[in-house]
Amino acid sequence: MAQVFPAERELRRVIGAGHSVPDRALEGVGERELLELYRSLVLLRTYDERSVVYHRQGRIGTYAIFWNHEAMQAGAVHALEEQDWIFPSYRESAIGLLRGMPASTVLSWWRGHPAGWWNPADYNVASICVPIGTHVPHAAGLAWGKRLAGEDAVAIAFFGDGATSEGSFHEGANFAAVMRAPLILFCNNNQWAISTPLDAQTRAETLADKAVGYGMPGVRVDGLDVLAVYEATREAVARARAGDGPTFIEAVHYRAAPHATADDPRVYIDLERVEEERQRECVGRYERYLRRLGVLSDEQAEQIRGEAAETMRRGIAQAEAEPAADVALLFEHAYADGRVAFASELAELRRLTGGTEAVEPDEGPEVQV
Ligand SMILES: Cc1ncc(C[n+]2csc(CCOP(=O)(O)OP(=O)(O)O)c2C)c(N)n1
Ligand SMILES: [Mg+2]
Repeated sequence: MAQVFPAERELRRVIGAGHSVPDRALEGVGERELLELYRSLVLLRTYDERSVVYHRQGRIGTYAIFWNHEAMQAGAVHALEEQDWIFPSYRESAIGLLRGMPASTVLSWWRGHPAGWWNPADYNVASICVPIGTHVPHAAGLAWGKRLAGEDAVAIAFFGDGATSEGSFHEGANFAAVMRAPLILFCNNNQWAISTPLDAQTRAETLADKAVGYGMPGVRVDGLDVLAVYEATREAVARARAGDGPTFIEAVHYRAAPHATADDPRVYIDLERVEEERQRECVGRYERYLRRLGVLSDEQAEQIRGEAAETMRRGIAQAEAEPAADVALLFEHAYADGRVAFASELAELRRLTGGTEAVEPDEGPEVQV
């Protein structure tokens, strides 16, 4: 029997704001979990801020900044179990760190080095997806497969507001709903797709409303409230594990940093709104909440920040210590058919990149492209 799930449009919040909005208690989360969540937030924030510096120093390539997106990433991941799968977009590039992936791996990815590619099964974290929304059907398929295999695992796919206009988002969401796949569709609604604002992206009043059409619950949360994100994801995970299918979570905020290091948002963004959003930034907000509860001391905060800084120092040193990759790798896996040879192109590339090795011209069949 089909069921109608009207979207929950009111933004969920747990962390209060001044006197007008009080803090709300969150069931089943003790001091240890609260501090672990803080550790994850600080690690992600440190990763992001250091990466912008490394980019400016020419040590990593173009980098997709996720400053103030940390609460969505940490809150959602903490609601998962280890056997659950994460499908990140470029905006969640460092999410593997929360699963024990070394910082050097992610930094290598941004350096375009092969050491930046991992075996997804080592962390249950899929490759970073750069094409918008193409990982949504992958996540739906994996979730469905886990269900067919009788395994107790759910999948979560992270994507942006812009991705909800893509065909692959629709295909993945509809497929997951029809198959009751244990999937969480997590939309980071930062209200921009590079320079395209949300109101040019959709006529829907909220993105969560789209969930109604797929026959799944849609929930809206304050994307800067790590505990609201955690709570909404925990419910979606429970629903998925119970065999009730997918949930769409719309985490609402406003992008407070450039799209990426190659972007200058001053030419299109609302700078006043950015300033307001920066005042509500998610790590400081959570830190103040913990201090109100008396859970976080200055020494603990200092120690956690110090550990994160050290992780990054070690990470960049390890990434830079990787021997340069052989440019032949660019060609070796371009075609499944090994008969296709690229010797002359490779020789040209070696010449351009200063390689000395002489390469004989291609032997093998002519290839029609
Ligand atoms: C299929 C596809 N089309 C276009 C692009 C170029 N592109 C890169 S990021 C981006 C904006 C995506 O915005 P959104 O989905 O809101 O995610 P956000 O970057 O805000 O996290 C676009 C269009 C791409 N990577 N893939
Ligand atoms: Mg966006």
